[in-house]
Amino acid sequence: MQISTPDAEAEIYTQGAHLTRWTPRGQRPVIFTSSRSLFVPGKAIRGGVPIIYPWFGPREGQPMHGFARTSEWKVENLAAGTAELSLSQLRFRVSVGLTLGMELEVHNDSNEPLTFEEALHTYFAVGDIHQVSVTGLENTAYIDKADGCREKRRDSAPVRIAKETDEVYLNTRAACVIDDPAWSRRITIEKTGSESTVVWNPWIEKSKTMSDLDPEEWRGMLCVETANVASNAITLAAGATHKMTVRVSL
Ligand code: TA6
Repeated sequence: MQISTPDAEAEIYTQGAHLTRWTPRGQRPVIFTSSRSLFVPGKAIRGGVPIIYPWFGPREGQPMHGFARTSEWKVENLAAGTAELSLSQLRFRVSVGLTLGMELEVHNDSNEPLTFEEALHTYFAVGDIHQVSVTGLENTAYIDKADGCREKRRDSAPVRIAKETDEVYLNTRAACVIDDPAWSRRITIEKTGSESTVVWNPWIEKSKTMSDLDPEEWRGMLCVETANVASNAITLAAGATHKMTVRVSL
């Protein structure tokens, strides 16, 4: 589905309620989607904003990152610049304009507590990953999945990418800013209802193992993911609802 407004245009697939494009008028695309992404049922689109639910990462005998991103969602509402899609007890709402608003709502319609992980696993387009820095995560604890899942704490310097980077920041509500000198722009990522932020770039070697990513595309993408994962997983009381929102702006 295309969403077009005077201020921006976007594209969403019903598979996974997967937003694959958001481009404010007169700007370069802000969301990255791989030129080699497969658009086939059951295979997650590479790039865009995969919806990760109800678990983050691998799970024995189950699809990586849960089932939400490879499920067919139902379009509940399409209006000027907005879309709402549903999957069982999930709702995903998008508002498209000079900023991009996304909201993932989980309703526990059972009579038992529900524990889950979630992420809006957003791929951002950048001009040159070597020049990029990310602020907002200074002095924050993280799990370094590219270094044996060691628990570390970032110092006061911004995040810079110079190798495979797979960092799960915990207990942080901070907004992040991607500074992209090559394209002379900053992407601000504000969030509510999220205690985790994940920063990922596959770099050279891992990219070669990904058939749905061009071997050179790692240079032009960076994931900054809005999440509740690991020790920040959510336990929702029976009948309760949880909302996680993201607001992306230039
Ligand atoms: O969020 C980072 C991560 O968990 C990485 O470890 C990498 O696996 C990435 O997600 C992409 O996962 P995918 O299943 O989409 O290939």
